[in-house]
Amino acid sequence: MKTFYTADHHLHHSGMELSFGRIVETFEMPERAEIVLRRVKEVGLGPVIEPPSYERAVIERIHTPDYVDFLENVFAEWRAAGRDGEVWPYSWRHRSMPAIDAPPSGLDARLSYYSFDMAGSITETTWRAAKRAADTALAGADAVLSGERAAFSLCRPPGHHAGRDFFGGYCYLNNAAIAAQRFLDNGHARVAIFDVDYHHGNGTQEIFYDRDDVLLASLHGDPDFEFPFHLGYARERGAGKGEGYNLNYPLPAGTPWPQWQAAFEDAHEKIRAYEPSALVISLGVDAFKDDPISQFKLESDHFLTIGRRIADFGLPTLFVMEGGYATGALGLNAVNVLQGFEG
Ligand code: SP5
Ligand code: ZN
Repeated sequence: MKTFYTADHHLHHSGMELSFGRIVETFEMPERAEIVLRRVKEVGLGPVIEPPSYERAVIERIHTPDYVDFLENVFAEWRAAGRDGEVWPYSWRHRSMPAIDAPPSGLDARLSYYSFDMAGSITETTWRAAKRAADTALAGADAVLSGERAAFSLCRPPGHHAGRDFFGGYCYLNNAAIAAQRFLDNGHARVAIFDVDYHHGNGTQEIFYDRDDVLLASLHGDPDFEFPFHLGYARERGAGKGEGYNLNYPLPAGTPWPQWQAAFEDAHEKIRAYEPSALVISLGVDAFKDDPISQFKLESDHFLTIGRRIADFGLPTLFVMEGGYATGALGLNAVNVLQGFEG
């Protein structure tokens, strides 16, 4: 299988994050992509290809132009305001405050409007890295569109927490959603996104919630206890013509393989019943037992089984890298899915 990768991911590195009241080095660090790439090469998965640069219009099939402008320009604005360091939002609209439907003009108010947390900052080159991650997803989609059975888009920063016009959860552009749209825009009528990252893909859900041309199935830590907290409940099943095309499998802290696998198999069956013609896997491997920010109990071998069962769909498949923070086993776990798929 071809891997799409660019060293441009180094252009994004939020130095720090707040974790349980402490400022620590961010878990979403550049080394993550290097670790996965090293394993791809070690097992000889296939060629590693630098993605081309795509037009912004392809990204705007998913994200609003005002949000894309914001991502591209906010760092310069931050500096022009005389501020040092990286761009960080710090306050959000509480449920007691009225919602607004247009971006405010003040810099901090706008930062709040376009985000939902402070998991990651915007540095001088974050936009370029996020754009290149989207390019990486698009190049993988195009490889599959031109006949490859599968491809691996080794995206960084990740994407599934980013919505139409917001960032959060280390994500800026929704790489998997952009790739799914690429399939739809090039002859596919129905695409399924199977999100196996430990966290709920709230951005992907927001993007496709009222649509029936994309089925989203997501297995994740129950939002009652786990980030992103406010979305990912089983009762969220889609809206309007999208009703029934959003499937959430919230699972408790400590979920071991048999319980995770049962949810996975239920989602597997529902994805098959949808009869998609292409599949996008939001490939986070943070359900791993030693993940430093997660609470499931999957072991490295289980990722082989996951890959094997994904192959059983018999569909053109794009794997898009999302989370996974156990640096010691990250390469093994991610590439196990791909090797399991290849059989
Ligand atoms: C793509 C993805 O996996 N995003 C995850 C974002 C999680 N952000 C919140 C992390 C909070 C970590 N604090 C707990 C640290 C435990 N030592
Ligand atoms: Zn995650």
